[in-house]
Amino acid sequence: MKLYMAPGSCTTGIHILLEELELPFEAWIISIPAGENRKPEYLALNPKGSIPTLVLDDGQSLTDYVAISYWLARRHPRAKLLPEDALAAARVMEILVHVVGTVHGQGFARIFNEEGFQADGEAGEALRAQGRELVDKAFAILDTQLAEGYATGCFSIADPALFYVEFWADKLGIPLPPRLAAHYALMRQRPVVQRVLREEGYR
Ligand SMILES: N[C@@H](CCC(=O)N[C@@H](CS)C(=O)NCC(=O)O)C(=O)O
Repeated sequence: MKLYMAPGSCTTGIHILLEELELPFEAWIISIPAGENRKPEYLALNPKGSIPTLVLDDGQSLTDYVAISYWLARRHPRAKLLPEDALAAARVMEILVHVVGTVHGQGFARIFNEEGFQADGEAGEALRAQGRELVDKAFAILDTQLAEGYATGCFSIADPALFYVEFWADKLGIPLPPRLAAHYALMRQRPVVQRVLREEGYR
Protein backbone atom coordinates (compact mmCIF):
# COMPACT_ATOMS: atom_id res chain seq x y z
CA MET A 1 0.00 0.00 0.00
CA LYS A 2 0.99 3.63 -0.36
CA LEU A 3 0.22 6.25 2.26
CA TYR A 4 0.21 9.86 1.03
CA MET A 5 1.07 11.87 4.11
CA ALA A 6 2.89 14.82 5.66
CA PRO A 7 4.86 14.62 8.92
CA GLY A 8 3.01 16.03 11.94
CA SER A 9 -0.30 16.31 10.10
CA CYS A 10 -3.55 14.41 10.57
CA THR A 11 -1.91 11.61 8.57
CA THR A 12 0.14 10.77 11.68
CA GLY A 13 -3.00 9.05 12.99
CA ILE A 14 -3.15 6.67 10.02
CA HIS A 15 0.63 6.19 10.18
CA ILE A 16 0.20 5.03 13.81
CA LEU A 17 -2.59 2.58 12.86
CA LEU A 18 -0.57 1.07 9.98
CA GLU A 19 2.40 0.51 12.30
CA GLU A 20 0.22 -0.82 15.13
CA LEU A 21 -1.10 -3.37 12.60
CA GLU A 22 2.47 -4.07 11.35
CA LEU A 23 1.35 -3.55 7.76
CA PRO A 24 3.99 -2.89 5.11
CA PHE A 25 3.45 0.36 3.20
CA GLU A 26 5.33 3.02 1.26
CA ALA A 27 5.20 6.59 2.61
CA TRP A 28 4.78 9.30 -0.03
CA ILE A 29 5.28 12.81 1.37
CA ILE A 30 2.91 15.47 0.05
CA SER A 31 3.90 19.08 0.74
CA ILE A 32 0.73 21.12 1.25
CA PRO A 33 2.61 24.48 1.39
CA ALA A 34 4.23 23.60 -1.97
CA GLY A 35 0.77 22.78 -3.38
CA GLU A 36 1.61 19.16 -4.18
CA ASN A 37 -1.89 18.18 -3.06
CA ARG A 38 -3.35 20.30 -5.88
CA LYS A 39 -1.30 18.72 -8.68
CA PRO A 40 -3.29 16.74 -11.28
CA GLU A 41 -1.48 13.47 -10.47
CA TYR A 42 -2.51 13.76 -6.81
CA LEU A 43 -6.04 14.95 -7.58
CA ALA A 44 -6.42 11.84 -9.75
CA LEU A 45 -5.95 9.79 -6.57
CA ASN A 46 -7.93 12.11 -4.28
CA PRO A 47 -10.06 14.79 -5.98
CA LYS A 48 -10.48 16.53 -2.59
CA GLY A 49 -6.74 17.26 -2.55
CA SER A 50 -6.55 16.30 1.11
CA ILE A 51 -4.24 13.96 2.98
CA PRO A 52 -4.30 11.16 4.04
CA THR A 53 -4.88 9.04 0.98
CA LEU A 54 -4.20 5.30 1.21
CA VAL A 55 -3.72 3.47 -2.07
CA LEU A 56 -4.60 -0.17 -1.49
CA ASP A 57 -2.78 -3.18 -2.94
CA ASP A 58 -5.37 -3.46 -5.73
CA GLY A 59 -4.83 0.20 -6.72
CA GLN A 60 -8.03 1.63 -5.25
CA SER A 61 -7.58 4.79 -3.23
CA LEU A 62 -9.27 5.46 0.07
CA THR A 63 -9.42 8.94 1.62
CA ASP A 64 -10.27 10.55 4.99
CA TYR A 65 -9.22 9.43 8.45
CA VAL A 66 -12.64 8.03 9.35
CA ALA A 67 -12.98 5.90 6.19
CA ILE A 68 -9.38 4.64 6.20
CA SER A 69 -9.38 3.79 9.90
CA TYR A 70 -12.77 2.06 9.65
CA TRP A 71 -11.50 -0.06 6.74
CA LEU A 72 -8.28 -0.96 8.62
CA ALA A 73 -10.28 -1.96 11.72
CA ARG A 74 -12.75 -4.10 9.75
CA ARG A 75 -10.01 -5.68 7.67
CA HIS A 76 -7.99 -6.65 10.76
CA PRO A 77 -10.63 -7.61 13.34
CA ARG A 78 -8.19 -9.46 15.59
CA ALA A 79 -6.51 -6.13 16.44
CA LYS A 80 -9.83 -5.07 18.04
CA LEU A 81 -9.55 -1.47 16.84
CA LEU A 82 -13.35 -1.24 16.71
CA PRO A 83 -15.50 -3.14 19.23
CA GLU A 84 -17.87 -5.85 17.95
CA ASP A 85 -20.71 -4.64 20.17
CA ALA A 86 -22.76 -2.15 18.15
CA LEU A 87 -23.19 0.40 20.92
CA ALA A 88 -19.53 0.23 21.96
CA ALA A 89 -18.51 0.70 18.29
CA ALA A 90 -20.91 3.65 18.01
CA ARG A 91 -19.25 5.23 21.07
CA VAL A 92 -15.87 4.97 19.34
CA MET A 93 -17.35 6.61 16.22
CA GLU A 94 -18.99 9.32 18.35
CA ILE A 95 -15.60 10.42 19.72
CA LEU A 96 -13.85 9.92 16.37
CA VAL A 97 -16.32 12.00 14.37
CA HIS A 98 -16.20 14.80 16.94
CA VAL A 99 -12.41 14.87 16.83
CA VAL A 100 -12.05 14.70 13.04
CA GLY A 101 -15.11 16.72 12.06
CA THR A 102 -15.18 19.40 14.75
CA VAL A 103 -11.82 19.66 16.51
CA HIS A 104 -9.86 19.28 13.26
CA GLY A 105 -12.35 20.14 10.49
CA GLN A 106 -13.86 23.19 12.21
CA GLY A 107 -11.31 24.27 14.83
CA PHE A 108 -7.74 23.54 13.73
CA ALA A 109 -8.67 24.02 10.06
CA ARG A 110 -9.40 27.67 10.90
CA ILE A 111 -6.23 27.97 13.00
CA PHE A 112 -4.09 26.53 10.19
CA ASN A 113 -6.13 28.42 7.56
CA GLU A 114 -6.69 25.28 5.53
CA GLU A 115 -9.63 23.65 3.77
CA GLY A 116 -11.08 26.77 2.24
CA PHE A 117 -10.80 28.93 5.39
CA GLN A 118 -7.86 30.92 3.94
CA ALA A 119 -7.81 34.61 4.91
CA ASP A 120 -5.05 37.17 5.53
CA GLY A 121 -4.59 40.10 7.93
CA GLU A 122 -7.35 40.88 10.42
CA ALA A 123 -9.74 38.39 8.86
CA GLY A 124 -7.10 35.68 9.34
CA GLU A 125 -6.68 36.71 12.99
CA ALA A 126 -10.46 36.53 13.59
CA LEU A 127 -10.65 33.11 11.90
CA ARG A 128 -7.85 31.77 14.08
CA ALA A 129 -9.56 33.10 17.22
CA GLN A 130 -12.81 31.45 16.17
CA GLY A 131 -10.90 28.21 15.50
CA ARG A 132 -9.34 28.36 18.96
CA GLU A 133 -12.78 28.83 20.56
CA LEU A 134 -14.13 25.82 18.67
CA VAL A 135 -11.16 23.69 19.78
CA ASP A 136 -11.49 24.74 23.43
CA LYS A 137 -15.24 24.03 23.44
CA ALA A 138 -14.83 20.60 21.81
CA PHE A 139 -11.93 19.70 24.15
CA ALA A 140 -14.13 20.60 27.15
CA ILE A 141 -16.91 18.30 25.87
CA LEU A 142 -14.47 15.46 25.13
CA ASP A 143 -13.04 15.85 28.64
CA THR A 144 -16.44 14.90 30.08
CA GLN A 145 -16.80 11.90 27.71
CA LEU A 146 -13.39 10.20 27.76
CA ALA A 147 -12.95 7.00 29.71
CA GLU A 148 -9.95 6.47 31.99
CA GLY A 149 -6.99 5.46 29.84
CA TYR A 150 -7.87 5.23 26.16
CA ALA A 151 -10.74 7.26 24.71
CA THR A 152 -13.43 4.62 25.20
CA GLY A 153 -11.48 2.29 27.51
CA CYS A 154 -9.62 0.03 25.05
CA PHE A 155 -7.27 1.29 22.33
CA SER A 156 -9.34 1.92 19.19
CA ILE A 157 -9.33 3.92 15.95
CA ALA A 158 -10.46 6.95 18.00
CA ASP A 159 -7.17 7.13 19.91
CA PRO A 160 -4.69 8.05 17.13
CA ALA A 161 -7.17 10.72 15.93
CA LEU A 162 -7.43 12.19 19.41
CA PHE A 163 -3.64 11.96 19.63
CA TYR A 164 -2.98 14.02 16.49
CA VAL A 165 -5.16 16.93 17.70
CA GLU A 166 -3.57 16.72 21.19
CA PHE A 167 -0.16 16.81 19.48
CA TRP A 168 -1.16 19.98 17.57
CA ALA A 169 -2.47 21.55 20.79
CA ASP A 170 0.84 20.73 22.48
CA LYS A 171 2.83 22.29 19.61
CA LEU A 172 0.65 25.44 19.62
CA GLY A 173 0.59 25.81 23.42
CA ILE A 174 -3.17 25.16 23.68
CA PRO A 175 -3.79 23.68 27.16
CA LEU A 176 -5.33 20.20 27.29
CA PRO A 177 -8.01 19.55 29.93
CA PRO A 178 -7.06 16.82 32.47
CA ARG A 179 -8.43 13.70 30.73
CA LEU A 180 -7.02 14.73 27.38
CA ALA A 181 -3.65 15.49 28.97
CA ALA A 182 -3.67 12.00 30.57
CA HIS A 183 -4.67 10.43 27.22
CA TYR A 184 -1.87 12.31 25.43
CA ALA A 185 0.69 11.10 27.99
CA LEU A 186 -0.58 7.50 27.68
CA MET A 187 -0.36 7.60 23.87
CA ARG A 188 3.17 8.99 24.00
CA GLN A 189 4.19 5.95 26.06
CA ARG A 190 3.20 3.53 23.28
CA PRO A 191 6.33 2.26 21.51
CA VAL A 192 4.64 2.59 18.08
CA VAL A 193 3.73 6.23 18.74
CA GLN A 194 7.31 6.97 19.82
CA ARG A 195 8.63 5.29 16.66
CA VAL A 196 6.18 7.08 14.37
CA LEU A 197 7.10 10.47 15.87
CA ARG A 198 10.81 9.68 15.40
CA GLU A 199 10.19 8.59 11.81
CA GLU A 200 8.30 11.84 11.20
CA GLY A 201 11.25 13.85 12.51
CA TYR A 202 10.14 14.62 16.09
CA ARG A 203 12.13 13.88 19.23
N1 LIG B 1 -11.60 14.94 6.90
C1 LIG B 1 -10.31 14.77 6.25
C2 LIG B 1 -9.49 15.98 6.48
C3 LIG B 1 -8.11 15.85 5.99
C4 LIG B 1 -7.39 17.17 5.98
O1 LIG B 1 -7.98 18.24 6.06
N2 LIG B 1 -6.08 17.11 5.87
C5 LIG B 1 -5.30 18.33 5.77
C6 LIG B 1 -3.93 18.11 6.34
S1 LIG B 1 -3.95 17.77 8.10
C7 LIG B 1 -5.19 18.70 4.32
O2 LIG B 1 -5.15 17.83 3.47
N3 LIG B 1 -5.17 20.01 4.02
C8 LIG B 1 -4.99 20.50 2.69
C9 LIG B 1 -6.24 20.89 1.96
O3 LIG B 1 -7.34 20.47 2.33
O4 LIG B 1 -6.06 21.61 0.98
C10 LIG B 1 -9.66 13.51 6.77
O5 LIG B 1 -9.99 13.07 7.86
O6 LIG B 1 -8.78 12.96 6.10
